[in-house]
Parts: sequence; C-alpha cells; structure tokens
Amino acid sequence: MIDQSKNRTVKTEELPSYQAWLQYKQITDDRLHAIYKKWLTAINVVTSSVIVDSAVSELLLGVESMLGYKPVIAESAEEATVVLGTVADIGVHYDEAFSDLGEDGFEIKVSRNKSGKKQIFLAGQLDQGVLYAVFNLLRSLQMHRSIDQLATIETPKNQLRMINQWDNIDGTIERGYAGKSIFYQENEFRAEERIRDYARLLASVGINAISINNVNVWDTETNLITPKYLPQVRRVSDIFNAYGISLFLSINYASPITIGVLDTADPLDQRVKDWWKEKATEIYEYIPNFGGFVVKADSEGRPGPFSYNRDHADGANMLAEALEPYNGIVVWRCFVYNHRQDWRDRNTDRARAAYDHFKPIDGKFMDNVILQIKNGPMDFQVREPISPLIGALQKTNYMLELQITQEYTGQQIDLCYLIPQWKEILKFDTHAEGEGTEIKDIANGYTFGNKLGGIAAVSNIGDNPNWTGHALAQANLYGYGRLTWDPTLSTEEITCEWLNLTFGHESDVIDIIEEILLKSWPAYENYTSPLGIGWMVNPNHHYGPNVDGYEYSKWGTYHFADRDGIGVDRTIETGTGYAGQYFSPNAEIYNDLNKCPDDLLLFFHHVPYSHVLQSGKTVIQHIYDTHFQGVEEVKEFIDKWAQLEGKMDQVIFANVQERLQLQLENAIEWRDQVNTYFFRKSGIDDQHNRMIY
Ligand code: GCW
Repeated sequence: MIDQSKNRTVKTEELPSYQAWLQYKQITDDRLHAIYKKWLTAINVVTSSVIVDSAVSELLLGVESMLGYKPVIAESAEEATVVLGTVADIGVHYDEAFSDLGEDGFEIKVSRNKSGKKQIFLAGQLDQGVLYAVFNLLRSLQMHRSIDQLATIETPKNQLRMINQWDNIDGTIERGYAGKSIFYQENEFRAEERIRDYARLLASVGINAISINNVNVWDTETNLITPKYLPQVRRVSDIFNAYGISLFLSINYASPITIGVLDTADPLDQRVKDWWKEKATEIYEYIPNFGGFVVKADSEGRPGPFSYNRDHADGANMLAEALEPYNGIVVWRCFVYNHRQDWRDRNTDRARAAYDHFKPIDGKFMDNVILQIKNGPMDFQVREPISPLIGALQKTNYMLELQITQEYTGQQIDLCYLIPQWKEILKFDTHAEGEGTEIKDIANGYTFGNKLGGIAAVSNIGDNPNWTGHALAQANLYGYGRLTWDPTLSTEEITCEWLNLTFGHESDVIDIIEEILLKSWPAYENYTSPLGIGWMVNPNHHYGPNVDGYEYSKWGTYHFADRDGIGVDRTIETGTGYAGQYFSPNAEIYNDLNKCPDDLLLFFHHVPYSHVLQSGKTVIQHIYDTHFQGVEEVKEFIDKWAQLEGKMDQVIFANVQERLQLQLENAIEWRDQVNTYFFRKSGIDDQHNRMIY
C-alpha cells in the first residue's frame, strides 16, 4: 500500500486495521495528555519473568504511541510513578496491601505514598495478572478515563478462555474467511512475527489457551506430535506463553495406528495406553508447559472409541491418564452425531445426539478431562436453542463452544455482530438447579463445583492484513475475549470499548457504526432462514441460499416444508422428543405450540403456513415480511456507512463499503429465493403484494 503523503510503502503492521484494537491512538486532548503524563513517567518493575517482560514492553509501546514519549525504567521505588509486578514481589518493596485476586486476577491501585508522590500499582496475583493489568490500564487510557477511574480489581469469571484455530498445515483454514493461516504454509510453520501480534491481541482480551490446528486432524497434521514438528510447535508455544497463553494441539484419535506401529486405537488396550503415555512424555520433553489435547472423535468421519465398542469416557480417560503426570488436560468435543442419516428416517434427530451420547456417561470422566459443548444442538446457526446437555451434565467438567468464524452467519462478507447472540446464550436460564441457573455459571464450573470450566471458540482470523477479512468482524474476536473474561459485561459496554479503541471518540462516527453493528445480527436472521429452522444454505461451503440444499442429504438438517407447512416436530408427544431433554419449565415451553417463542417455533414444531405466531402474523407472512425487511436493513447500512467517508481510516472504510455491497447481493438472493420458494409451495399471496417471483 502506498501512503501518498509520506510517499513510501506502508507496512501491513502499520495499518490501523492490522493493529486492530491495539492502535493506541495518540491522545490529542491537551488536558488529558498532561494528566496522564504526570502519572506515567517512570516504571519500576519488581517482578522478573518472560510474561512480565511482555507486559512492560506493551506498556512502553502503548504509552509512547498515545502520549509521544517513552517512560523511563526506574531503578528505585522513590522515582517510580508506576509499579508493576506480582502481589508478592510488590509486597517486598512497598507497604501496599492487595485484595485476594484469584489465579489470573489483578488489581490496579492509584495512590499517593507518604511523601505525597503519585503512584499507580499494576499488581497481578501471578505474572499473567500483571499482563492483564497492563492491558486494562492501556484500555482505560484509550477510553480516556480519568485517573480516578483507573483503579479496579478483576478476576476472570472463566478459568479456561480458549481459542480454537481450525488451521490446516497446508495453510488452508477450515471455515476460514480471512485468507490463509498465519501459522502454516505448505506444511511448514510461518514466520513468527505475526503470531506474536496475534498473541498480543488475544492476551489483551484475556485469552489464556489456544489450540493451533484444526480439530479435523488429517494425515500430515497427525505428525505435529512427532519430533518432525515438535521443535517448531515449541517455538510457537513459547510465543504464546510469553503472553500467558498455553498451547494445545488437536490430535488424531487414531495416532497409534497412523504414526505408530499399532493396529488398534482401542482405549482399553494396554499397548494403546502405553503408546500415548510415551507420546505424552516425548511431547513434554519438547514443551514442558504444553496445555494438552483437543479431540474430535467419532464425529463427521473422524476416528474414535466407538470403533472398538468403547464409550467416550474410555477414550478421553485413556488420553487424560497419559497427560496427567504433566498437568495436561484433554478437551473432548461433544459434537458427536450420525452424519450418515437417511433423510427418509423420521426417528433419528441430530439435535438429540450430544445429550443422548453424553448424558448417560456423566461422572465417568477423569478430572483433567473437559468436555466442549457447542452452544446449540445442531451447528452454530443464526438462531438455535441452547444445547440441553449444558446443565444436564452435573458430574463432569465441561465448557461452552462458540463459533467466532462466521460459517453460517455470513462468512465475514456479510456483517453479523455476534456479541448480542452470545449474551443471550450466556444469560439463558437452564433451570438445572432451579430458577437462575444460567449458562454462564454452568460453563465456568461454578454451578456444579466442577474443577475445570470455561469457554472456547473457533477463531475468525487469517493472514488478511486486517486479520478478519471484514474489518468490523474484529469486533467479534474482541468481544469474545471480553465476554469470556467477564460474561456479565453488557453488549453496550463491549461495543463501546471496541469502537473507542478502533475508531477513536468522534461521536458521529461511533454512533453510526454502533447502530449498524447492533442491527446486524437481526438483519442477517431476517433475510436468511426463518423462525429457528436454520440451514437452507448451499451445501459444503454454506454461503448463500439453497432452501432444499440439505433437504435430501445425510446430514440430518431438514426443514420438512411441503405445500401445507414447515418445521420439525420435536415435541414429546408426536415428535422426536427432543423438547423433553430440557429442564422444566423450558421443556414445557418449547413443547407447547402456544408457548414456544416465535424465533424458535420451527425448530420445535411443524406448523401450517397459516399458523398465527405470538406476534399476530401468520408464519408465511412473517417469512415474507422479514425477508423484505432484511434487505432494506442492509440498504440502510450502506447509506449509513457512506456518511463515514473521509471520517475514518480509508482502508477500513473501503473494506467495509465493499463488503456491504456484497452483503446486499447476498441478502437479495436470500430474500428472493426464500420468498419465491414458500410462495410456490404454499400458494399464499403476500398481504402487501410485493414482488415475489
Ligand atoms: O460445522 C461443522 C463444520 C465443519 C467442522 C465441524 C466441527 C471442523 O461445517 O467444518 O469441522 O462443524 O465443529 O467439527
């Protein structure tokens, strides 16, 4: 990219869209600048470690970028305006007491010492807490908060705050919409600089674990746990460790066969157990603080314990035993269902699968196993009910899995801000322990006193200069991290933070982008599949409409539309019984045609097109109205965005402008195909006589 004013090529790393929410924009308000400057001149570092080094360099970078000077590193307490270190180390030098912060917690204290000197303490319980304190302070400065507002005590609400990369070693990314992998290229690891910047972005929002390869572990990737690749995995692990993030690998369950010499991967076979124990020992020789394994087993054709008539506790525990001596953990996915279903078979219901497989083995898993459960029973649709397995398992560690990458929500061509969706998920009341048993408190292990808990999500980044393809999709990654740290943050708080960090403080800019973001998920839902039915996408790549694309397939994702009606009967009396997997009163609500919320109606019931929704509209009229409305909403986004020209970074402006045009094409295609399809099926006219083909 050529910067005309400077007449030189601007490096990718210098682009605001690359720096994302770590731009550390210059503070131009003189008064604020003067105040900050008084407090941020000399830093006394009392803890020495790799993570604290990262914290210090980030602080220096941030202050220099925002305030235009580099603070000095002070040798003594007396000179320091900022003191940074662990609670224990600060205690050696200073007479300051800190709260009980919990493992990853931190406290920022603003005070004057006995001689009246101003001091900010950035104290972490452990090293990573120091890093989080620094990022918190830098965020506050970027938010232009007053000194009084800097003091805070925070402890993350989730122990595991994880990112799953679905990157393949050839450089492709499964469900990646932002270019190629930043980790791999043609079966080799890529340069480390960008990986470090990714680690900074993740750490700044509190992420503490990452798996760096696709859960579908193909043949070459199976070798990541061999000496061929382990030295390079170690290097990447070191980069992440320096930012408090531990590294995991997805493994091939059949590794003892694929890269070993065994003819079985039976989890109860002693040779298999020994193979994994030796493998674990070898991995930890290379990477002493390796996080553990992520496992997709017996899922969509991947190998697993079912081949040996063993259950998933047998499989997970066998691996957990191997990792236990090194404090490693096994993240075991619950995305297990029959992907070779006969569409003629009306008894099998994919939605039931996770619960049916895992509920009966609740309590059989070792302590260092954590199950990972997708938020919905199907697969990251724009609208799905909550997985009933969450809350049903009560004697097993488990965590929630979200998808940041927009597989079914517009593939980062269409804008779909997912924080409001995730807030709904986290706030959902399962009633597992009576009223008020929300997903957020189950996922983090609190409700059932589990040893491990947390949230994982599939990343949305690639090597696109702006990381996420659509510059505004950065907000989903940012918000994911913030929500995992604290699920009680509101959508408004998170959005406001991201906007200030990314776009600054001009209210005419901020207000417009905020409005577009907040309307984007409902708009996407409006012009795609209606009333919770999901799918209707093109098979394989999943972008764009194809109402019957999966209707006669083996994937178990049907809508059953005929000339009279649409929807899946999942009731207890006449359907698949799925509604009965919920606790009362959710089970009764979903099961009852008159109580089921409109937005999930077709997920639970098959109804005639003339069925009247709680909104007062018929199903068919709802389909027409929302599809026309969704397209109008995208047009509004385009008009609003046009008002921002010249008021923001031109690269970001042009990127979003281009994507919104593509989104409009997609929305129109969805509108016309869906409306035409249901008009032809039902023969019922639109009450407003709009154009249907
Ligand atoms: O949604 C499906 C995706 C697959 C993915 C799978 C999973 C990694 O279409 O691409 O595989 O989910 O979550 O395992």
